[in-house]
Amino acid sequence: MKRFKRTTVTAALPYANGPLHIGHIAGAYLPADTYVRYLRLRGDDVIFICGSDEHGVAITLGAKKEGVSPRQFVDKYHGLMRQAFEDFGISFDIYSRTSSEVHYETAQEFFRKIYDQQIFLEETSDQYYDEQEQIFLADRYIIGTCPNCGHTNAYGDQCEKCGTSLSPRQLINPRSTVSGKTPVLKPTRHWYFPLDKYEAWLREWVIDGHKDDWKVNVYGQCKSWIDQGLQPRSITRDLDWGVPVPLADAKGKVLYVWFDAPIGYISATKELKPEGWEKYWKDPETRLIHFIGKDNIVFHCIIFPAILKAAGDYILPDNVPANEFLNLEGDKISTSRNHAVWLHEYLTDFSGRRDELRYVLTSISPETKDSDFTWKDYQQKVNSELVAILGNFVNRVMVLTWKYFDGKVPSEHELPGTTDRRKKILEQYNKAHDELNVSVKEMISALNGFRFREAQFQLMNLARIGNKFLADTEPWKLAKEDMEAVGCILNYALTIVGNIAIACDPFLPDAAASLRKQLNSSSFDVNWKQFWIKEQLINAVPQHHQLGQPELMYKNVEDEEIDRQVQKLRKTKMENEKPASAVKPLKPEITIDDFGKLDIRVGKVLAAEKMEKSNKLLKLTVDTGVDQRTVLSGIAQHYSPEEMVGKQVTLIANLAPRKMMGIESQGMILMAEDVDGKLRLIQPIEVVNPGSLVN
Ligand code: B3M
Ligand code: ZN
Repeated sequence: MKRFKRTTVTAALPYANGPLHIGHIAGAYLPADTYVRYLRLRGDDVIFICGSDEHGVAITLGAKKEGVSPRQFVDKYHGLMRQAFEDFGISFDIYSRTSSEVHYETAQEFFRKIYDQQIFLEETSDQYYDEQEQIFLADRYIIGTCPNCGHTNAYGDQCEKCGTSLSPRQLINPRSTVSGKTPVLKPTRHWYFPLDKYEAWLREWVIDGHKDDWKVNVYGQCKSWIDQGLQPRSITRDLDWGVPVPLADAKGKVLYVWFDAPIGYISATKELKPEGWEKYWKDPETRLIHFIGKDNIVFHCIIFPAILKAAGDYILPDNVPANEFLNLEGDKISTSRNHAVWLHEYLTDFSGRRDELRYVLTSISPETKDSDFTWKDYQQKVNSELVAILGNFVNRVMVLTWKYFDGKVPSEHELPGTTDRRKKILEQYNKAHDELNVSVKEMISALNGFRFREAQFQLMNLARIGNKFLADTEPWKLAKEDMEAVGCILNYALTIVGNIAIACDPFLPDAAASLRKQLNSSSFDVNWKQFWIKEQLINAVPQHHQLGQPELMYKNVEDEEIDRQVQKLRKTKMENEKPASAVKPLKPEITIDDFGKLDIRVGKVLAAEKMEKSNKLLKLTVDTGVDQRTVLSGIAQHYSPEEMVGKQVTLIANLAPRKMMGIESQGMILMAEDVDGKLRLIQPIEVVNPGSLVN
């Protein structure tokens, strides 16, 4: 295997368009963080790069929906995501953003570098255009029927039902996502990256070069993509949000988000190391690893490498350990349906207990196929593994050492096998020692191979073996007869605890911190790094060292805690499934004559005040064109008196007067009652004269 000098680790840049959920975390960020923590412990030169992806349709459409500018929109979500990552302990060396100045420069420089070599194709072609909104409709600005599976809401770049990647012109019955209108065709000029010209090179580099070291799911997707034949891809868009195309005659054109986003890894590195960034991207002795979810495979394994190759003198990814998807309670995680466990909500609901979520997500990590998160399973894993195996082992060893040796690590002398009992202990010690060393080796080999589930299982094995060693040797029974043996047993048990403290650092940083405190490790001088280098148990805790106080690392997750989460999901599910039945059924038929009896007209509110002793009624003075009169209306919870003054209202003017709370109401204001009970005024779209009849 090639020896590398340093490692550049990236995790997919999440779109700054909403909060993070456990699917994001399990997909890319947790495995990346575990890996980076491991490399750091080994003493490697490693940088961990991430940031917000702030361009593209995900942003512009999201901003439109929230009624704010793209800038305001990304500022809000970039801040939220950054905070959630930090609170969860994802240890990026930098969390940058693609709207930064460095990124604009870097992305434009990339474009120019390739442009100057005349690699891009420049072409004017007809594209769909929304005449009402005056925008070209690319990517998710356009929907229509999928030519592959018939799904009626396929996007211009992809059908989410069947996964086929599409271009807008392939859609049947195209419609604008913004206006809903049928678009027209209009010519527009764009730049294309000739991916087809890189096909031979990609075959050699991916298909021949990475058959054995890339994950099967990753390699398979790449191969089938290349086998389908590669085509030039447009790398520019007509939009007013994004990195401007750096050419004099390209007004209104920006770089396509998937062209600029991966370059964001490089910009972020520049920001992190303005002087020394180049060696992390250009030195062949640097290993580049991209952590992503499966929907980003093609971009990271085919398109971005081809762009790096075209730009020249950049290294290419050595590995792209992409994960499959995580589901939630048997159902796809969905932001729009709010079927998700949001990271920031988890951290609040579980008072920042990050280790628990890390542990569970790693143990069900969708490394080779989609997997499912359930709250029951969460509870089960925390209670029967973190509490019952890891927490329990550490606690037993700590408590016993305090009980028999006042918290001082007993001497580590050889135990002469003079009695049968002692011979047995020696045997048990030898057995445990061998098993522990096997687990340590396997854990490290799994970490090297991006098999984090397996690696964490081996970590827990250390505690499992430790528990068994205690159960077999039963030091508490020996205390009366052979204190020397008790000392030997506990000395070794503490060695196991020390090695666990080292080994859990990449997976469970809070446990690692607690263990360092309990072992009082800051006051001794053992080189724990040796564990990672030698790949075997080390003498982690010196004899006669004074330990810290035992502390409880984990406690059982109670049913109520889990029920609350399950209820939360159930509630959103019910809200989503709330049938249109809240719409009231049709009333019996009437004749035109019935309708003709109603005097409906538009009036204007001259004055409005709250009715005393009523929280529902407003007392309005209305100009009806024929008179000014008092009308009581039950809208106090929907409109304030101030809001009402000057408003046009529609009223039934010939309704028999009715007395309410001592005041006569002369008419009825018409309101639309929404399914959720909210009342909204009925008004003509334009201003009309008071007294105008509605018929
Ligand atoms: N923002 C897509 C995503 O969040 C995209 C990743 C960019 S990585 C350079 O799935
Ligand atoms: Zn489809």
